[in-house]
Amino acid sequence: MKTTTQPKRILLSSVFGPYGVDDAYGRKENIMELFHNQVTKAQDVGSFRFHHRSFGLYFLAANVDADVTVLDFPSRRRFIREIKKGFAIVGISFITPNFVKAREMARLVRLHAPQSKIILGGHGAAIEGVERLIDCDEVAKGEGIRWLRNYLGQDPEAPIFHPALSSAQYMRIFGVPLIGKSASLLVPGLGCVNGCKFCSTSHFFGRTYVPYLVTGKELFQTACRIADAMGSDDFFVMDENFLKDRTRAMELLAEMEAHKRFFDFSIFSSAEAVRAFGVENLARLGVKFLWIGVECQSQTENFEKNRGLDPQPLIRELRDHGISVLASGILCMEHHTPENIQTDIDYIVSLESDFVQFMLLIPLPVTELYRDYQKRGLLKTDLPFEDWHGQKTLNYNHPRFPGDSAERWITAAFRRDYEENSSSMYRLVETAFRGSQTLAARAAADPWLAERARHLRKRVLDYAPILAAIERFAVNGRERQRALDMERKIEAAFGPRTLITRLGRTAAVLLAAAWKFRLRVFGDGIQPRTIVTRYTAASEARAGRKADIIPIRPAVDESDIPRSAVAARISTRLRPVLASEAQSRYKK
Ligand code: B12
Ligand code: SF4
Repeated sequence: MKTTTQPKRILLSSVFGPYGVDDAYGRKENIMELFHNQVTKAQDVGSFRFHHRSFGLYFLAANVDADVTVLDFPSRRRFIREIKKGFAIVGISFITPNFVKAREMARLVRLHAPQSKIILGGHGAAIEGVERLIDCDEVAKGEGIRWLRNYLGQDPEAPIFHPALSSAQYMRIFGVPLIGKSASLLVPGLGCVNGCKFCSTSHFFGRTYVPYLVTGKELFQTACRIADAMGSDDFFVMDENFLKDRTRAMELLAEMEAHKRFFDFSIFSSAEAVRAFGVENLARLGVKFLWIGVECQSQTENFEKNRGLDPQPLIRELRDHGISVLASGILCMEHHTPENIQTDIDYIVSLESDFVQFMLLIPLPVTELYRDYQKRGLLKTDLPFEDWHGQKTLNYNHPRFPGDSAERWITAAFRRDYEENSSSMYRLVETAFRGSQTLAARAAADPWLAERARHLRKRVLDYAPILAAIERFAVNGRERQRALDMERKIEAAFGPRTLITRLGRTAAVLLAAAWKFRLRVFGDGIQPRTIVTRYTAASEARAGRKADIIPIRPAVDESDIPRSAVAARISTRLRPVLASEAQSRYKK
């Protein structure tokens, strides 16, 4: 990689829209929405409709010394307009299914801004030979902040600044806009050391964990700063396996307790890490949503992270503590056949989590699975990258799932979960209610849990009006009955409906009906709005943030963790618990 003089202006762009449509650049299944793409997609009017920004771009922009424009969700035309402004560097962030869009964007840069250097980054950079397949100058593989600083001739180990960003935009459920502040984004680090053979994120970062926030104290301070700036104590934690570093999470809890500062967190974690952390600790920490990769029922075909663990009682216990669970499962794994796959689908559905993700097994570049299937000649080398999104077609030849049969299974699996377990919105209300009852019963002995119980009670009352829309648009009689029963329970526990609740119920039904009409007449596509953010190298915001800057740490594996330094910061209350943890840190 060559080092250049510092450029004046950089453009960092996500790939262009429209997204989730069949056109020359993409597929209708490749939707730019987490829930509607791969979780609640079968839940009709009740599907969660959220947009998330391309977070990596903002992290890059906030951490290099240059004038940076971030162009998120541009149209092709908007992208052309921007590149014509003449940037020294145009950085394109993309993932494998968006390969063709990235290639087209690079072509446009060469055509309209031939003086600009083109840098490719993001998970698409892992595609074999991408530097030959796309006309570009550089490819940034793995962690990008350090890479870009290096490229610009700046100090790669300089402190890193965590920008304050909201985690989601345009949030609607049953057509009801979620008003108020959305959760803010918190990125404690990238990657995961577990290295499950199919996992893109783990392998992209070399099966190491790249921490941005190393200690619980750093996490706490960053969370406080962002919460104050954004006016919300709610966080979406973008870390593949947040609880893997139990010491850090316990330290965070200790800081929160010491400062009496309550946050709510939505996190991803593997089951073994959840078990090790403990469900009550999760409730204390304020975890309200947890994503667990269950993958499949079979112990022999599963991954190390799930060995010897029964997710059913764990998920029940989590929901009893007010923690909503998303359980994800992989379909069309090698051991699956049309005869046994339904057993795995039924198993995932039987876990009764709040959300279920089904994803087809897709060996993605850089993973162990990809290399293995490549060696065995199983990859469909002629399948365009646009189809490598995991919701329709397998990108490898599975002898028992030829043609479009995989799509039929995944569609039926989503439907089954919806019919058996009702809408995820119903399940969210149920979890919050169950948690409020469990924690209230322990509140007398523990003021911290009493506060958590109050949070859950508020959540139940905030959600309650939507039960009217659930009744009205229920998938079947069972869901209707569940919603009615839940209303009775809420009234019995928290008192009769207020006038506000009654008005809220009417509004929810009207909004859901309008949304249903919109879906029927205009289809369910929603495009995120283009967002342009300009960062100026010499801006006051940058100068003023120095005090908050946290030093970036080099990529680590377990042997590099400065355990003693971390332990020194641990609150005395938690020290005895954590002492036994120090040895297992970062180990799966
Ligand atoms: C948020 C997210 C989304 C959002 C996208 C929001 C958006 N505006 O793009 C939503 C939910 C919509 C989404 C959808 C999909 N996603 Co997604 N998503 C993620 C997720 C969970 C987090 C990404 C993130 O923000 N990380 C935090 C930031 C800080 O890290 P980062 O993005 O990796 O960026 C760093 C580096 O990669 C690098 N970098 C990135 N871009 C650039 C650009 C330049 C110029 C440079 C120098 C460096 C650089 O620098 C950054 C800082 O180090 C990742 C998994 C993960 N944990 O990373 C999957 C992930 C990126 N998604 C993935 C996929 C496949 C999809 C979907 C196809 C659905 C699916 N099957 O999961 C759809 C596609 C939607 C579409 N039409 O494009 C895969 C990509 C696999 C691959 N090898 O390409 C991932 C890795 C998940 C996985 N393990 O399979 N996703
Ligand atoms: S535990 Fe999760 S994040 Fe970690 S490697 Fe396995 S699948 Fe990936």
